[in-house]
Amino acid sequence: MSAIELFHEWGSIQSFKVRMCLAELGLPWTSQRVDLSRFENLDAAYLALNPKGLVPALRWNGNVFDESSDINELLDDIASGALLPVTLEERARARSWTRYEDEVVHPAVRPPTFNLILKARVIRLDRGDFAELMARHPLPTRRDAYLAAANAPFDRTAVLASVRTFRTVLERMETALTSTTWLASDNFSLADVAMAAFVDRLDRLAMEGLLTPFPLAAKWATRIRMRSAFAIAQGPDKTRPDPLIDIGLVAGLLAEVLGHNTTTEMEPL
Ligand SMILES: N[C@@H](CCC(=O)N[C@@H](CS)C(=O)NCC(=O)O)C(=O)O
Repeated sequence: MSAIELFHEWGSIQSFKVRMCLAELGLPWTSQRVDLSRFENLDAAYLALNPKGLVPALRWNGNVFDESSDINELLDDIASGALLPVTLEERARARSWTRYEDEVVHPAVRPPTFNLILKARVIRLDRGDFAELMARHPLPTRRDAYLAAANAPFDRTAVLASVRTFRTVLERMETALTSTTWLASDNFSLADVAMAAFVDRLDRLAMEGLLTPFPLAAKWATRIRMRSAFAIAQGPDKTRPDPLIDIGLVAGLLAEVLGHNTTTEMEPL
């Protein structure tokens, strides 16, 4: 089999999905780290490989693939289909979860990740240098969003909107888990791989307390965290939450969304 090369960043949620998939399938791969804190995704050499300037990207058999969910399906095909359910309905359900992660979860993850973790790094950079770097970003919407966010104060409204979306996501998971053991069927699938990355992000953001009102999703998350592939996907730094996170600030946000009045009630976080 041709070698699998993954261009990824350890702290990227979409890269996590692919690393977890590789680990679940037991496929050997070579790591090519793209250091997002140094904006290596905007280096000419990386843009030549992936013109979108995003991670992950996977090189296999001389081809480059640049969408995490497509990559995971390709990996599953390479490994002869261990992670997509057998029935057509369940396969469609698994794909609807991976699309949901791409279209709802991932966009919602960006404001809290930026405001609570990355902003602290970006404000240390010279404004001019940052603007120059962003001018190289091939995606105008991303470039404009980063520039606006970097120059703005902490965006509580955007972060709260994300936390509310996370709660909706967990409600959806809770409903699915009333009828099947795993998200798409009674077997672990690409749906669980995709949403495992969401669990890791909640842990990193000190938001795992959002799981408390959802007992089935909370048990599912515990099972997910116990899988060896989950630890492998986390990579070398397993510190959760991220050391840059302001735990008190996050507890206040969760209290607001969960309807608590004070942060003292958030002890189980
Ligand atoms: N739809 C793409 C999204 C990839 C993506 O947005 N990756 C983020 C990291 S999770 C990234 O490269 N961010 C760098 C940037 O926006 O400049 C996928 O799922 O592969």
